Amino acid sequence: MAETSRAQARATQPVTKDGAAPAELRDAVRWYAGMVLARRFEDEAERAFRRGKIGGYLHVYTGQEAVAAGWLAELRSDDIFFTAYRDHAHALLRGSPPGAVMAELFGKATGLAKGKGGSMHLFDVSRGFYGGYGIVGGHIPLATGAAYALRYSGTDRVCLCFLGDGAMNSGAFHEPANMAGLWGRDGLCPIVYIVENNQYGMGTSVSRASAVADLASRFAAYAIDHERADGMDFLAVRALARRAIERVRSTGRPHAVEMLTYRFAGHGAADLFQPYRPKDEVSQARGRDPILILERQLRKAALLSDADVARIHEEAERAIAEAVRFAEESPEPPATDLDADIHA
Ligand SMILES: Cc1ncc(C[n+]2csc(CCOP(=O)(O)OP(=O)(O)O)c2C)c(N)n1
Ligand SMILES: [Mg+2]
Repeated sequence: MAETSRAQARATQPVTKDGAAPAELRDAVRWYAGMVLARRFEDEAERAFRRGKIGGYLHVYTGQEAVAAGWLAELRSDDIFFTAYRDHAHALLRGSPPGAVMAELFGKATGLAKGKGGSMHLFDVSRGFYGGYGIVGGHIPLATGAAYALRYSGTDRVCLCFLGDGAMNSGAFHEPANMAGLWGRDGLCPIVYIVENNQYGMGTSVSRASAVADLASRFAAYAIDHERADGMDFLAVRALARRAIERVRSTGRPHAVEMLTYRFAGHGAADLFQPYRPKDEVSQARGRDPILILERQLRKAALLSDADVARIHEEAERAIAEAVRFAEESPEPPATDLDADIHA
């Protein structure tokens, strides 16, 4: 613990050779630990799925951790965010307890959504996390309306909307994007659309699904400022996120970012053989593992030692083992709760 606080104290100083600003390094060790925890969570969730502990379906976030971590590191505690079904890491990185997240996957009453949502429908409103959606693109209109509501009610809070490359091909993307462009003229739509371009929508590559390769450029059609950037480098993502969030907060205008990332695992738990992509493409992408990139940067900045790395991995191991135990031992939701929380 003392070592962590020393590392965090050092993290306030601008020390990297490649000139990363101090703000990106501030508590970066904590975000590194968060990414390790999220990765470990996904490994264990896959194991639990194979053990028959998780019903429904399961999509892991392995490989994309720097995107959620970089953006959530800059999100104010009273801001809100939405994402799709690949949502475990988003919840964990926002601070939802690993036990409650795992229990939700197990369908238990102690789960983040009382065991009624499962893997794809995590929800933690107390932390500004408005879900977790299984219908591709279905959350984009909700996030856009929520952003409007935040500004309409006179606050300076902002909304992040994480979405997949595949979701951009749905009508549910284009209609709210147009509304956001319009509302943005009056400074009434403080949202950042964060396209997590992991190169695939299920087994279909972006090049086979999108008429244009530059997904960010599509936002031009709706007068939304846009950019594309590397989504594997936490410090770079965080720097970009800070600028974008500040701008959206001060102007009330929407902004869009295409984050170039990669899905290391198959689409979901049933996608075992992945015949649609060559094996060496995956191993090449794993060469830019976001956790290892950040680890190298932190070591270079003397913010992380071998002992720190070992301790962080051990802590993650313990936290996940505890989360599984909690999920296993938790009760099922009672049948009498079937109608609770349902709004007609
Ligand atoms: C409306 C709708 N159509 C189709 C599906 C089936 N489906 C589930 S995931 C997926 C691909 C989405 O890809 P992307 O948005 O890139 O997200 P990623 O899985 O890469 O995170 C599809 C077509 C769905 N869930 N909802
Ligand atoms: Mg995708």
